[in-house]
Amino acid sequence: MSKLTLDGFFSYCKQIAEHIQLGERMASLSGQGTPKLTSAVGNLYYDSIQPYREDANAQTREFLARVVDVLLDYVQQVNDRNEKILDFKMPEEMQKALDLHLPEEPLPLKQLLEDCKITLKNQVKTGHPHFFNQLSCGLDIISLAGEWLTAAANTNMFTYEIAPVFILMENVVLEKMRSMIGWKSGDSILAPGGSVSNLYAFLAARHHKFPQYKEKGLSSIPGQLVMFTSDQCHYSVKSCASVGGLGTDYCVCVPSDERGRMLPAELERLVRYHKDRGNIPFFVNATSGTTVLGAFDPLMEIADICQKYDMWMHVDAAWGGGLLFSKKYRHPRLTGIERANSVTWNPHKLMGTLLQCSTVHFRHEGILLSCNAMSAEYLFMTDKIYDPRFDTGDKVIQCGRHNDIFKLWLQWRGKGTSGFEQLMDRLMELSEYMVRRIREQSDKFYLLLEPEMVNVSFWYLPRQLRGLPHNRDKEIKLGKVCAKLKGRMMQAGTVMVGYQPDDRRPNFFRNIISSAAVTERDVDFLLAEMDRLGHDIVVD
Ligand code: ABU
Repeated sequence: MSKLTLDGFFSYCKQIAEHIQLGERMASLSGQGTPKLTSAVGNLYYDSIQPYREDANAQTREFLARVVDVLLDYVQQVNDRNEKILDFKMPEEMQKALDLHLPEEPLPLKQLLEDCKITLKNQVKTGHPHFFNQLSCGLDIISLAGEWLTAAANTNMFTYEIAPVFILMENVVLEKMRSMIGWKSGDSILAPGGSVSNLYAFLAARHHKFPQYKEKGLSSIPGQLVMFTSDQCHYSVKSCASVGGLGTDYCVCVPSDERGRMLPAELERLVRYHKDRGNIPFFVNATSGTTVLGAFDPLMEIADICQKYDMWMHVDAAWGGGLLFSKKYRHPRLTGIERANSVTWNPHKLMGTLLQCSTVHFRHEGILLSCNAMSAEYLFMTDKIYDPRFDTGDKVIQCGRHNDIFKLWLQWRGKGTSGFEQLMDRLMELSEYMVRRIREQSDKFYLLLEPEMVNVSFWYLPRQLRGLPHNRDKEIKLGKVCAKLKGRMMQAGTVMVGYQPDDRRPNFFRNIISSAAVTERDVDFLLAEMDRLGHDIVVD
């Protein structure tokens, strides 16, 4: 056989192999919509792809491409109203359905792809238009793209030297957010969630008043510190008192009005009470958008009291901060936020940035470094070739910081500031639509209060309870209906809404519209589906 003929033979074999692989791939993509790896790659193990093998570009790409197919299928299902939100299983049943064990020996790539598919299959689709369960709902595609790339970049946000672009992005975004609060300068950081953001505010407030605390500790403070927050605040505020050494007894709950807004007169009375006893009131948390009712504390009046008694004013706008974008809804809700010393604002809530993305802002330039810096020499050397102020890691009590900025920056570029304003207005209008629809069906639904935000609080009335006078006894029964109906919703997998009691009422539903996917017909579907699933519920 001549050399030419051998080459021709090998080329023919290669073509056949490629043809078979292409056929397998096409079949995998068309059949059942379940991406499959070719057998040549599916039977490989982790050490046959990068970074273990330099010459494994093709195998690596094929594996990742099929994972991306799984992702894309998931995104499609999330946006398909005919798909269920979840396929609910009890924990024991879920444990049986999944293979979660960690093997002694490696598993092939085809098994890992199956693991990816089954994981997403059993996940609750929080981006589905019928998911109204949490403050963070939705699946913003541009933010998702940012998150995928963030994972690939896999860097830590503590120094400019390893995250140059992302550090500069943080500066740009955080400066813009501060300007929206109403500040020309200041300090900010992204933190792992609103609770930790609130803790950063608490620590900065104590440091501001008692800078010696950092070195000398609690005994250097000349009295009992006291903090104040409304009885509707997020529980993380109370946890600051515990973590920060005050004790939760010294996180004083200020009564709120019937819509969940702090009563400023009560705040002042309680501040004076503690001052009269020699305690040191130093920190007030005002909430802009409470977790359950979506209430906004009156910031102007609270700011006046903070000024009068020389207390730090923090605004927990983790939930309501997004409304700063809206000319229509910003006032009066957030009027006075510019007078705060610090503000928590979570883009992963109302703005729809993917979890997690939480920011905390300070009116005081340099306070984070002053409060938290430990100047670790192995990381934050001062003789670097660039300005060490770009090493933001020393501003925080954590060391490593996840990159939460790229997805927000990319989303903001995609929407523009005007796009966020439109989103805020749309979410608020949809909530107003829901309130109208509830009122129109007052035989089946009972609105608890006129909402200030996208939290709509209501009871569902099954046939058994319709037409009866509304009293405490009926409310207790309506509370029992919530748990039963929520159970039915989860079993059906068609719709999800949260419920909880509060200090004034038994269980009630709290509906959240914070997903850009939701439309009027989804609100109508929600109410009709609750009635379909719940009309025959009977409670004692
Ligand atoms: N404060 C965290 C969010 C709670 C919720 O989604 O209901």
